[in-house]
Amino acid sequence: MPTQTIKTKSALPSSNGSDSASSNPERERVFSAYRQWGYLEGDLDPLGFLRPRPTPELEKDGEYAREARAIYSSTIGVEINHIYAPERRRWIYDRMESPASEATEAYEVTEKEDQQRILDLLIRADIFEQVVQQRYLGSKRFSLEGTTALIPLVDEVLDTASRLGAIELVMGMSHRGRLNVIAHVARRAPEEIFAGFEDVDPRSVLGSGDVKYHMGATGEYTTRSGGKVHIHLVSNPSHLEAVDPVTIGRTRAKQDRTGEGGREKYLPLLVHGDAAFAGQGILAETMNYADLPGYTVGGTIHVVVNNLIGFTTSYLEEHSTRFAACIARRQSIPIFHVNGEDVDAVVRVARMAVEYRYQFGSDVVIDMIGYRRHGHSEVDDPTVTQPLLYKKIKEHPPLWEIYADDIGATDAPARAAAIRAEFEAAQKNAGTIKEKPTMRELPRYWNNYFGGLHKPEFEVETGLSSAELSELTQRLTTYPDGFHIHPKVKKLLEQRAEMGTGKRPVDYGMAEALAFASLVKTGTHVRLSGQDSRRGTFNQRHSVLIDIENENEYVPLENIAPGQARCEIYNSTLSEAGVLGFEYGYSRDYPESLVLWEAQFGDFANVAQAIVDQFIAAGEAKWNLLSGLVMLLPHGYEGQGPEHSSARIERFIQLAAKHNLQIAQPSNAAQYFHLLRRQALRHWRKPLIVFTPKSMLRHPDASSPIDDFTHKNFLNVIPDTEVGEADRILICTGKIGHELEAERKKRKDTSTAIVFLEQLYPFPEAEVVAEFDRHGQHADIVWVQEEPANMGAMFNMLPRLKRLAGERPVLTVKRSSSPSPATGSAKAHEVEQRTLLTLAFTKG
Ligand SMILES: Cc1ncc(C[n+]2csc(CCOP(=O)(O)OP(=O)(O)O)c2C)c(N)n1
Ligand SMILES: [Mg+2]
Repeated sequence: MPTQTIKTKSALPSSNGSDSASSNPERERVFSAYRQWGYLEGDLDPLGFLRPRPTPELEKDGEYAREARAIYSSTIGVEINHIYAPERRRWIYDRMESPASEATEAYEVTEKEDQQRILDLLIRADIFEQVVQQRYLGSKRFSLEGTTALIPLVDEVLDTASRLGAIELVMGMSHRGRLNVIAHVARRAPEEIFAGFEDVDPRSVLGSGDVKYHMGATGEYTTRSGGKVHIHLVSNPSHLEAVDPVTIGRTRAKQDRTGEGGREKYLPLLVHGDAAFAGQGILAETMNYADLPGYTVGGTIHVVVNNLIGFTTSYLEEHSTRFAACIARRQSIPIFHVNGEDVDAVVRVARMAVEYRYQFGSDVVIDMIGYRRHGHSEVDDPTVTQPLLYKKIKEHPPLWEIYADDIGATDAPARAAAIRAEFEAAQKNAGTIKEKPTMRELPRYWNNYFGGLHKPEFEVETGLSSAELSELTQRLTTYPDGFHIHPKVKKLLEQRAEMGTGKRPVDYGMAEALAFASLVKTGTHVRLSGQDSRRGTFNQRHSVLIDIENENEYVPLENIAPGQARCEIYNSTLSEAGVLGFEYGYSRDYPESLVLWEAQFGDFANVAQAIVDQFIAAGEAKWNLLSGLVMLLPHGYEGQGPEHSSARIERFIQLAAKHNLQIAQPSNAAQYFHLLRRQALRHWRKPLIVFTPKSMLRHPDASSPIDDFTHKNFLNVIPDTEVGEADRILICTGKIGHELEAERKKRKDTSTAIVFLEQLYPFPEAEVVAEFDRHGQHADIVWVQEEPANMGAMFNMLPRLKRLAGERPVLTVKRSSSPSPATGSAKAHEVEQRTLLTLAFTKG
């Protein structure tokens, strides 16, 4: 948690504590109601559509009522009744009720310089949009006009955060105002931004790249007080709010790299639309882990750019609550509503929010209410759906004119003209920029890692010596004297001790522990999170030993060797999209680390499909951004019903192209060990999708002799060396291969080869060809899968196998097509599985 960097102001006479209540009970009674409900009668919507909600608790007459009203039913509305901690509520009341003299020094923007700076930002924000509109008519830009106070708001966030120790702002936002933010927060040269609108050679971006309002940007900001803050605007897909967990994961990784002081140095800021804030569940998932040790970033600043509309949908149709921001009320965090046309109030709120974050390590929400000057994008005509609203907006002056009037800046029109000339000159220059600017610099820690197509020279050896394996085993299977171990876990550790020393075959759980232990020992940080991952859904991991008398914890993986890297394994919240997005984000800023996300059952990963599609599969093609994230997806047909069988191999394999992913199904424990080590030790950074076993976790057929851990590498294909010249080659992945082997033994069949395809993508063509050749020119080739005909890898494999088979026929064995992945009946499952095995061995 952040250290307390700000001094809380001494209690003021008007604070809500019982001390002041006793000093003036009448005043306290009136104020108490306003502190709770004042925001309901606030003047929060510049256009006045969001009418004050008459609240009988709020007295209207008397000196105290007038005083309280000016504070709590003004252009700032604080919604904080739901905060449990009285000292936090009081902290806010104190600031809201500060006497003017103190407030001036701390919060009010009265200094002329500040006003000039704000005016300048407002003019720039507006004129920037207008120049884009004039010069690139018909292009989408998602104008910020109507909520341009966002720019001074962020200016103030940066100033305050910088004074409190921030060196970088990690910012996630969607379309609205993004180009404006790139210009005025990331401070990219306007030429670069305009160049994004100019035509580029289409051959340079065929089938890849992204639209300009999705691209990430980095830059340097000089704050009002002269501080420097690095800006990192995260690349973002159309899917609203999907960038939230990614931004938080990225922030956490940056903080973890820094170690002590990381929470102060890296501040996350998420900018949301009102419709998206209220409607998208992934935001709720992200906010839900804000205070959990595995995921906290010491508080995020959320800004709702609330234009009271989403595309054509009015705020009245967006949410059941009064404000879009009310969804945040389930957390014990403040929500500041503020009228986006009172810029001084916006700035004051921004400062309070950042100070609160640094004081309490908490999330904060700023709900800045304005309007949207144009249609959703500039090609939309909003008068079709909201004719009266847009009539009113048409007559409404831009914010900079209102602000200039308020502060008596008579030179504002002249300044606006000068700024317009500046942007127009930049626009003219933009045409001369030949290459599309990337607008971002990658951090140095990416220097040693590669993307693109796989090359053999990326490969590394992943085996360990027997001596190394037994040393790791010793550390993994022992615990401190006096630790009261659970008898079942004791037995498991005894078995693992035998596995590591060759007395018993090694199972998956031990194989994974050996992989993690070997990596942390040599300095590779490991981070794994997923539901119930510490124990393991299938009771297979036991990464944390729990003392049965006092629940003290001992983590063998954190006690492998002095100076080792950390091995962090977290039970996640019950979320897929939110947690997977976080871990993807983490992997983006920790390439040296092995970052893994585990699904409870592989099926549940489909709840996170947007993260898979938009970031994991397409991130490199769209944004040239790499990730080495591992997804562990339990998969296998075991009669447990439609939702506990399939991790949907077909969906991942369909996403595979240009070596964007690796997809593997290691069929034994040693293969899993080599695969994990390969992922960490190679410098080729590609997401790795692993279909992991369930019943096979401890099955003898899938266990491996310790000698297999000393092999050099992961095998993309496991050859069949038992059968010589085969007349039938069964090619398959995972569990079914072991069942086929058992069936072959039962049948005493000596002419059927069984080849395990361990890596589905990138397809190991040379290894597959070698297997075909080993077994002669005349064998039938049979793809065998457990999944129904409309699922599994079959569709992807058939054309490849046919191409490589030459004259040989290529056949398939699979379940019949089905809308549901698996039967709900264990008995029916048995019959189906038997049929698959029979068909696989039925020749001719
Ligand atoms: C998950 C998702 N659903 C739908 C859309 C289509 N869409 C793009 S913007 C938008 C409206 C967003 O409204 P709001 O969040 O209030 O932001 P604003 O555009 O008003 O700033 C919609 C529905 C989307 N991009 N993502
Ligand atoms: Mg909106």
